[in-house]
Amino acid sequence: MAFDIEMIKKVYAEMPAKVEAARKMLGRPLTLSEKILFSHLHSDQKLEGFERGGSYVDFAPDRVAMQDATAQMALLQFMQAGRPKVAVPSTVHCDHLISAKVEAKQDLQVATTESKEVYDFLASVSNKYGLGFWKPGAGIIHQVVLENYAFPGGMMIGTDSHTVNAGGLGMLAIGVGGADACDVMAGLAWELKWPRLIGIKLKGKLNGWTAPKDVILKVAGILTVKGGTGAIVEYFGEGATSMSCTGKGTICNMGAEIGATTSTFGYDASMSRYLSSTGRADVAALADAVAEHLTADAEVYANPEKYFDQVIEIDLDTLEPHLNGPFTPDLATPISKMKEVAAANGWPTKVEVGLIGSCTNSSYEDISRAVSLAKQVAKKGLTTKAEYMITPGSEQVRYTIERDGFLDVFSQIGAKVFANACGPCIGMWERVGAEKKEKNTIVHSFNRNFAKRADGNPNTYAFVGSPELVTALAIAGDLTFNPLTDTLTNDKGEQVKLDAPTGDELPLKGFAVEDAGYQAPAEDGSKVVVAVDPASKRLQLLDPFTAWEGTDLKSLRLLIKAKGKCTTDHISMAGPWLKFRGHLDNISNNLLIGAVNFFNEKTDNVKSQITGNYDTVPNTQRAYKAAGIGTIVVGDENYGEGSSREHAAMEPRHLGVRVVLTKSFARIHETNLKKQGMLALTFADKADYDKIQEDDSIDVTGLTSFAPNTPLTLVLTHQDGTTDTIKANHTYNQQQIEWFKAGGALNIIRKQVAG
Ligand code: MIC
Ligand code: SF4
Repeated sequence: MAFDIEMIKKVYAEMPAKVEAARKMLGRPLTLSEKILFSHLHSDQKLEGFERGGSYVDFAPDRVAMQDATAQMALLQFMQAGRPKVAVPSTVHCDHLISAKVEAKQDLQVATTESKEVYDFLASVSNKYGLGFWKPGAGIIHQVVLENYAFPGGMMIGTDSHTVNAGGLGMLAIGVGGADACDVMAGLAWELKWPRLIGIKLKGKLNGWTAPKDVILKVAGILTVKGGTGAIVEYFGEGATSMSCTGKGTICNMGAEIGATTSTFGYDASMSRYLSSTGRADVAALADAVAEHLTADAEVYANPEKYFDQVIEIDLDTLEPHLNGPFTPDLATPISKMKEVAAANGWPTKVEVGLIGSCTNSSYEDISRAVSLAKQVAKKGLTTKAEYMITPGSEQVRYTIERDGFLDVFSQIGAKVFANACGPCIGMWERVGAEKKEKNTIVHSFNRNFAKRADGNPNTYAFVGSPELVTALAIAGDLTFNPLTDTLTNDKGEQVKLDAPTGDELPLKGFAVEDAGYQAPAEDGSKVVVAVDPASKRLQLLDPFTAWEGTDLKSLRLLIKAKGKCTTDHISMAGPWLKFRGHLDNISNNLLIGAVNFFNEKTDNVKSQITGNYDTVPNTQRAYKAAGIGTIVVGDENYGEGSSREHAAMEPRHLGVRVVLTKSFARIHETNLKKQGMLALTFADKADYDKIQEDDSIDVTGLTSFAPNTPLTLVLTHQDGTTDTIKANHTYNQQQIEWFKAGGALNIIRKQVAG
């Protein structure tokens, strides 16, 4: 039986009336996204015709998921909320802290020793407050959620940007910072700006070498890393219904890479098959009974232009396999063009390593299609030129593919199988020789490829492709190999072609697993003690941030003017720093160390206005903090793109940065800054970015009358005594202004509990 079936029954019982009320109020047919949004309004939220991209609306999500690297901070905050139990079903997944070095068993053992303190903390908090706990080795959060918890028409939030993966099963699943998760677990409403809606019509059917991954690689090329900001992407059409449920998951997963709030698909037979094969025929039966509410009204898909803000059509019959990269997931190149494009850009074309798996692409279907290629190596007398590595998404998938002989086939081509964890996707790949920083190329089926993300080497050119294409390129050892047209030379000197991949959507013998790695919480957790050692280097209880002083901010110094791409990986790097995710002071030593200083083009090297010397960003900021001097960080477009990690907002807050002023923000990061009591501002005139100078002293005025939709004023005093006055916009609503005044949202919850 499925987890939390009573909750799902309740959602479905209430859905028809809620959908009908919304349809009547708007007087028009509804998209699927609207049906799910309207049926999850918080009980205190009035039903009205919300403005897309304008209205802030309160929701009541059905569940919460957290992974170990973000759960620590989320739960440290939740512990301060003073509630005995979580208000909605919630889970913790141990997946980010496991390195990929030797192979699964050994690497897992190392992690459970090294991170014992953190795992024990997460297990005991889960036990005490009623959260489901998935042990290290159980799998990657999004795969485990898809296999166990996601359900069509549901709404969930998760402290990881790829929570959106559950859209593959027809949910609205949204990535948030830990403070948002904390609110929902504490029984409060969750606020989101009513999204814009993008409709993507999939015409035709996938065939041959083309995979679901290529749909999202293509979409990323069209919309870029910013194009989905503030929007829900809803896929429909014959190409959608003919695709597997896990394929849909891949597409939704990488929707994070276009900045979309989330992506989703209407309920169909593929979802019902997936639910049944993962032991949830009961959920499938419940969904069947309300199926009409789990997809858009027919008029919507017949005339999408009338109901979506933007419509994109992709023809799957002619879609080509793509490779996106290097260094950004939206640089899309169809495989037939790679020879030209790589030569023009000077990209290294020898493929050193192919990696498949991760939360994005490790379904049974993905693996079976990759296996169909691996099998051809021996049959056609080929040798695999690159190294090849697999990170299964869950123990259930790993166990099943081992049972079905797939791992044996992979081992014949020299593959290494890593633990069911994030590993190489998040800089936890202890790759031999990476420290030499040599220029080299890898291909993987993950979702992100920002600099240093896989192995810490800034000169690793990472390209993202489907597991099928990654496997073919690993066999060929060549980035420009087009398996649709090119041949390989075999051991007899003959020219051979690889046959197009084939595979099974779901295991014919069903899924199997011996120990899935789940631990249920205590019925009564009140006696469970959660211990945090004050001397710990990995965990630190949180002190409340101080409230706003009630005046304008005067004489802030410029900490850094970041140039170009500044993702959360640049602001709070992962990899080796993941171990400090539960210790705010220690992790603050990575603050902005990856950001490029506009004035000298260097990373982690900024001028201190106290000494006039250059030093690392954390050292410089700690000196300002010690001297009681507030600072400001200036950024470019889409600042904070990528991850949901709230450390990227808490670290600057902890070290005394007061304002982050950018050309634009990524959604989750902007909310995270607001939640932690920071000022997140954007240039009213983007050209004003050029006015910020290295030695500026900056005043922020207008705070005593801080109000929604009213810009603030910044006065820049340059070193030569001249000044510039510029306007800064913000998106704070009244509630968020209260967070700023209180010094962070948590201070308000704390007061409510105490009062
Ligand atoms: C990622 O893919 O970047 C991560 C690591 O999963 C993050 C979460 C984190 O920083 O812990 C995400 O995507 O939100
Ligand atoms: Fe883990 Fe990578 Fe997925 Fe993030 S994107 S959850 S790091 S596998």
